[in-house]
Amino acid sequence: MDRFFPNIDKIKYEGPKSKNPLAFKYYDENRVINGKTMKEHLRYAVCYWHTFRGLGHDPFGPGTAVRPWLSSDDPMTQAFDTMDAAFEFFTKLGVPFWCFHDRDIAPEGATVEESESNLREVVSYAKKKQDETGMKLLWGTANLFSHPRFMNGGGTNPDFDVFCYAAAQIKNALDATHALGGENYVFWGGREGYDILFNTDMKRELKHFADLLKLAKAYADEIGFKGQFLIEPKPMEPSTHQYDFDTATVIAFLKEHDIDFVKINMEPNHATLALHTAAHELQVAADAGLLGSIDANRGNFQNGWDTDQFPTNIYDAVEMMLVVLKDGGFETGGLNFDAKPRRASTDLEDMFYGHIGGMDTFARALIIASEMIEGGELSDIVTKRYSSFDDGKGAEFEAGKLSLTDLRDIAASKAEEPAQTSGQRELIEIIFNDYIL
Ligand code: XUL
Ligand code: CO
Repeated sequence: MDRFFPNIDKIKYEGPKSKNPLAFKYYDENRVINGKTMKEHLRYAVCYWHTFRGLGHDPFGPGTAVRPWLSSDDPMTQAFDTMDAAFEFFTKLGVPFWCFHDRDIAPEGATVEESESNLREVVSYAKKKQDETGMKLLWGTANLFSHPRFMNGGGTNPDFDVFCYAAAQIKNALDATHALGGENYVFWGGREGYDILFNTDMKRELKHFADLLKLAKAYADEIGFKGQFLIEPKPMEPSTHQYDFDTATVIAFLKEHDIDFVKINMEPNHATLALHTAAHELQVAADAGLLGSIDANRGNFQNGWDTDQFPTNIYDAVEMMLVVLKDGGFETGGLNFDAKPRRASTDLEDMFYGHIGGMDTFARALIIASEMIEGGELSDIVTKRYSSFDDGKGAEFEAGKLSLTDLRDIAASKAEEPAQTSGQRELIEIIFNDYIL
């Protein structure tokens, strides 16, 4: 397993004092935190698309990176070489999971049948590699946004024939995910949205998408796929009005269409494009019992687009891990690095630096967040803040025992304005900083 990264050995944990950039300073996979190892808590995954198929193209120019596994002119040879490179990378990095789109791992053929047989061939190769290495699949998905036929969407396309092509890809991607023991299946609505309302029947498109999800679930049950379905919200890019704008929008869609089998895959850069924080999006999902998984990355406030940078901001990661830990941790989900090296970061080592930096950031965040929960200062502030609802009339209201008139009478009975209660943001920020390692 030294074919593509001969200069890189297995990345080891060397502790916070190490100066070796090809070592972990905080991610010690066997270290136990609150009864679970770091590996079990964080469930890291590498994504196939950016890491092995992305070459750094942006809206202003083509890719810059030259990758040895893409040197063949034959697309199937490329697919097998890429799979070899991927498993060498996964094992050297020491992540337990990976994620893919159907078209990342196998080329589209001239017909539906040819695409299916390409995918089946590559999947059986991937299965062999998984068995050899012990790697597991966090999730699979179908790419319903790159091919020109999906220019008006996949599951929300106004043309029934294109809709059927989308369905075919979902069916095959579900088969592939099932064959590889995937723990989840993701729907990211790349082009599910609209450009201009005057040519769009939004209600009909959304009904089609809901029905497609239900058919996908029926098919998953039919083949015995037990993985969790996830929707990944994103407010913009590439379509102007994305239907899965943010977590709250997705939850409303799921409720409207009586769909109870889908959870949320939250991506920080999508959250910030929707003008939320990642922690906010996670909390909305957690409060609805729908926190599924995370596509770990970060955006860039200056750019204002989906830059998919590696997550290195400790504060943001701590906020996220606080929500995840309080929610009981990941079940089927994990932290998938949906992130890519910058266009000018063209060395093979840069792929490792990006992932090592992201893994250490979340490992550090896990340690800090669990210490914060243990310390209890922040949760004490919240408990105290709502204590007027804990007993007396406040508790009666929460128990549904008071009418609007009763509430009015309580207000009218007060001789003075309610005493001011500080929100204590500045104090909270000091407490938060005190825990940062
Ligand atoms: C795009 C994005 C996708 C999904 C999977 O912004 O995040 O790569 O994660 O389709
Ligand atoms: Co993503």
